[in-house]
Amino acid sequence: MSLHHPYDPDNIFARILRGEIPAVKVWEDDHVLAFMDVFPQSEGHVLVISKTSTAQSLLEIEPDALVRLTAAVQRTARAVEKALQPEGFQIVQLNGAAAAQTVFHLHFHVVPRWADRGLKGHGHTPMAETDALRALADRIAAALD
Ligand code: DGP
Repeated sequence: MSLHHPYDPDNIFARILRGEIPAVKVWEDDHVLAFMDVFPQSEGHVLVISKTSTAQSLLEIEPDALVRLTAAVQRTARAVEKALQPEGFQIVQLNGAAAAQTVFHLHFHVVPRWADRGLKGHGHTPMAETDALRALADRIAAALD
């Protein structure tokens, strides 16, 4: 599959945005949504998406939406750092199936890292318990500036 194909309005994140399937939300405004990754690679793994753009990859997103989205990634990362105090964090953004993108609605991963904790492999993690994700989301939300 190439990088260029029609946006699927029934992709998982589009369905989350429409409220058709549940998600553990951290914060949102009219433009962006930050929510817990249900297959977390580390404790506190958050996804950040645009509500207004149907870009599938970084190539397609409108500049204004990208500015809002990257600002939201920084706001989320700051809250993750304050709440969970990781020793580092990764911002990951995959483009195309060949790069291991699995959901074709552009998203940024905020993945906290600790030197003594390994990272679970992308696509090889068990589904997290909703209650545990909610507790983490509440801690991160409480640390938002
Ligand atoms: P990527 O491979 O970069 O497209 O990442 C997609 C991420 O989405 C992956 O880390 C797992 C996560 N994910 C997949 N399905 C769901 C879901 O239904 N809910 C949530 N919250 N995350 C999902």
